[in-house]
Amino acid sequence: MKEEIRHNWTKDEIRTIHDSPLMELILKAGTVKSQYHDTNEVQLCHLISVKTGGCPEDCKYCPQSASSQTFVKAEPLVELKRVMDDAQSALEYGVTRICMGAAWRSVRDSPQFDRVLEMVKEVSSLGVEVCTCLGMLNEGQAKRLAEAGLYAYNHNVDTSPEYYSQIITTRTFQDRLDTLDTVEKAGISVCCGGIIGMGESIEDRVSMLHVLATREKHPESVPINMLISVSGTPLQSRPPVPIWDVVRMIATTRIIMPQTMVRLSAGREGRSEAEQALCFLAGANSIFIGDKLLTTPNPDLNFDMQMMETLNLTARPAYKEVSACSCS
Ligand code: SAM
Ligand code: DTB
Ligand code: SF4
Repeated sequence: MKEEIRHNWTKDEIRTIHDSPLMELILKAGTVKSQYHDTNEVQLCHLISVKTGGCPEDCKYCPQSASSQTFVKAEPLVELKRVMDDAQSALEYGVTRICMGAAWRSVRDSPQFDRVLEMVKEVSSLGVEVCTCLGMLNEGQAKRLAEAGLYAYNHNVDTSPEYYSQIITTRTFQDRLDTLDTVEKAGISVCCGGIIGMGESIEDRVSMLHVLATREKHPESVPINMLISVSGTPLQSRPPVPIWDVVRMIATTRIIMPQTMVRLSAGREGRSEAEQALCFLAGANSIFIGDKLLTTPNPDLNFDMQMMETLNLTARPAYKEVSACSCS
């Protein structure tokens, strides 16, 4: 019998799942994954930074914040041709989702936004799912993105409501939720997750998942990022998060949101095939490929292609329906 889709999870229930014996947790999560997804399939996504650096927000993890002194310099919006060339070459590797990110606090009605709409339209015409990550936006802007063919919008809550102000002070947790509602209202699917390894407690991780899993509609996609400690950011000295924390987080996400795409996102570089295989067993079914994320390194393409082959993983097609729940 398929795992039920629930929206009434309590924090205690989520904590119990998260803390359960690791082998049981992985087995359960793998079982839930197999009920709703093809166990051997991984969606390959590719990131394109369309506007890099100089961001007015103070997100402590982010190398693109103007408050940090990192290697990232502010750049203008990239040209459409560069985006198309990048997207087209990613397609050759089996990429079926392209995510375009901008280091903006929020979208502004401007010639720059018009150009982003053009990018959405053109990249969508390649037959891939297009996601953007542009900061806060209003209803009119969300509608224009939807009309341009946008499939998903990435807007992470990043951490728990309780820990949020330790990480970002220039906007509130509620601002994030409001934007998610705006996106949803426009008929765009929600991609929303967070980062682990920023000094948050297990309670914070559970609390973040509780926010996502108790939404009226679960996010279509939940990226789980491992913090990349970038030199010059306030979190530069954070040690790498243990792989077992990642596995627990992914497995818990999979169990409480069975239909969601769980993305093993930032922080894969330096993680072995075996470590990543554990994440797939625990329910992850997507990765970002390409030598770069937005500004930081990602595993080499050859490494990822070899990993797909070794683990007998196949690339998930675009717009694939998640198998429906047979329960009420
Ligand atoms: N400005 C937009 C926003 O904040 O939504 C989009 C860009 S932002 C780079 C997208 C996401 O990348 C963040 O919400 C965060 O979860 C993730 N991210 C940024 N820097 C990271 C880092 N150093 N390690 C892990 N994830 C990171
Ligand atoms: C998400 O959750 N992770 C991606 C995507 N959404 C936009 C971004 C990761 C960025 C890592 C830091 C960087 O490369 O600048
Ligand atoms: Fe700006 Fe987004 Fe980075 Fe925050 S995460 S500093 S909003 S680019």
